[in-house]
Amino acid sequence: MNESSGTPVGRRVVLGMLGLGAAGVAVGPHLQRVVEAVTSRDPTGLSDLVPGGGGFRYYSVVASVPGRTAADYELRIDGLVDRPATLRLADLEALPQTRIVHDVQCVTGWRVPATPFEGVRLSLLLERAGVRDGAAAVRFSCFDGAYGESLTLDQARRDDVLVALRMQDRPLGHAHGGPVRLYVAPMYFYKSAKWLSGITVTPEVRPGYWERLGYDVDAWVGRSNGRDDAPTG
Ligand SMILES: Nc1nc2c(c(=O)[nH]1)N[C@H]1C(S)=C(S)[C@@H](COP(=O)(O)O)O[C@H]1N2
Ligand SMILES: [Mo]
Repeated sequence: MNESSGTPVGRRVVLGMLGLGAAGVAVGPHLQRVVEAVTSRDPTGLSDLVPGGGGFRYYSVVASVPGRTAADYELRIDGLVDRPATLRLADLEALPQTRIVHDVQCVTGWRVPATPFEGVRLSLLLERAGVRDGAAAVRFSCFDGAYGESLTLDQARRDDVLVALRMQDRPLGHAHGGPVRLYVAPMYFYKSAKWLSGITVTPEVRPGYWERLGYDVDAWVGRSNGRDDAPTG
């Protein structure tokens, strides 16, 4: 699916899609794909109201995001490392893949149970890059040009933190942050940066996009942001 081109969807079109969204859920995958194509670049925020595929909502803080494919995708790993690297999609695919099945929980309340994510453990990429003394955190950047996230080095080295290439047992589509997104299983979904383009090892945590607007930097599900959601499993 390629929603990279075209103008942002106007408010009226999105409102029209709200009805179609309900139909899409009832009618099945074809209409659902149409809804995905529109809501993934909705600049109005109204598509938050449309249930996405399998209970997901689609979020972007910018009006449109360029598409990247295996031909032009690159992930840059730099900062306080001995071996900075630029990885192509094929490089990531060639590394050992880990599959995690875990609930997804957004801080706005919606949850999608038992969602499979698959990709390369972030800990493996950090190990290959060689983290230097003085490093304490990891900063993530995105090719949407706006979003960013961060983890402490201890959090980043957890087994349940992936540089994900697949979600729901399919390659990550553009709407969900493909071809590569971060997946931080035990934390609210805003930590899982979509359209991942950079991993920078840093001396201190640099708060991410939503964190500068008030969200907690340590975003454990059920233990942050003043919420008491049941832990995800
Ligand atoms: N680049 C980028 N990543 C992002 C976001 C975003 O707006 N831009 N939103 C975050 C939030 S708040 C959530 S809930 C999830 C939504 O992921 P989805 O669109 O695949 O459902 O992505 C997270 N990662
Ligand atoms: Mo979210």
